[in-house]
Amino acid sequence: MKALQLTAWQQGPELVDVPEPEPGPGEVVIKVGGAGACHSDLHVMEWPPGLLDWKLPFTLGHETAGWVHAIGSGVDGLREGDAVLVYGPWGDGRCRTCRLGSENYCEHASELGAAGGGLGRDGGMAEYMLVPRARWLVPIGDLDPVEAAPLADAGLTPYHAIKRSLHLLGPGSTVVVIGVGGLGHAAIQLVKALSPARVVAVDLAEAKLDLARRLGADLALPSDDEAVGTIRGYTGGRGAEVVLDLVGSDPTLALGAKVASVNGHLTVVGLGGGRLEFSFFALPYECSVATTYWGSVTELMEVVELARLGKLVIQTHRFPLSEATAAYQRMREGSLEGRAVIVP
Ligand code: FEH
Ligand code: ZN
Repeated sequence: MKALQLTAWQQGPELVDVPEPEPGPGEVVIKVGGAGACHSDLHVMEWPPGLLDWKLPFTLGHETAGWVHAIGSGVDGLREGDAVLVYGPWGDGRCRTCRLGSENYCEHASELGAAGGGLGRDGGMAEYMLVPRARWLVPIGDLDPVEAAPLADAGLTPYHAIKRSLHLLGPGSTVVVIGVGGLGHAAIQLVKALSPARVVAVDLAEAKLDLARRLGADLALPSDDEAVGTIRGYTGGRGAEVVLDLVGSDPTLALGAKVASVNGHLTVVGLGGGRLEFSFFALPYECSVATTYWGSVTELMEVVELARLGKLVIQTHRFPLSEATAAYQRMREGSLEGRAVIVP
């Protein structure tokens, strides 16, 4: 079968021929319906050799959904043809955080040699994907796997970031969403589905601001010199209780620090590599800054429920496997609205 693999660090991926996987004990092979192309793949491709102990090559694609194709011995509760979504961050399954369902924060992550399928192990940009543990599969019922695939990261990651701050989001509160890409366009819908907070979306591209308005943002602003003043005015001078920075560059972190409120949360999800200078007066009093990474498997089940209710709809653009590199190029240029899904 064909697979889009990362074969060398700091190079683009290659479409190669690999054998079809067969499930061993405890494993499941899925027929891939779709695999989302994520901005973090672009960062992974740019990382220098030796930064991570992941072995090359591996198949890209850490947002994958499809149908159960073959089931290894010892796996129960699944039937061939079941539609499933693959939970992305693969932990050891034994430590305390993994047993709480938060394999994204596995206590032994640094010893595992990979972060998940498409992140050091073979992912979903191929006709079939081997899932080494059945616990990483979440049933999606009658959702279309192509539409559902991005829920695994573009849905789950902002969902977790919002849920950890939900106690701040009462009536009259505001969430600033910086970056209306794959995660950002989901974040707008998720804030609206989970809370009465108002959403201010910020992006450089007018087309993405239009998308933000269509998805329910109360205000959509270009990321320019006026953004801070406008957001401060919109919030009566108070600032936003929650800022979700889905970019993570120097300017977006600086913007986030200027528009967050006293007691607020500035949550950095984007891998933009920016720095935020810290001093006593850098942030409003008692404003916390945190990074987040994916979410738990039970949160992914909740995200699937929201999608089944029609409260979270990922805007998808389908690309065949042979055009996956074009999809990444469009993402690099910033000319994609929503999520590219590779359909093998
Ligand atoms: C993937 C790999 C490394 C860092 C972050 C990610 C994200 O896509 C998870 O949200
Ligand atoms: Zn991702």
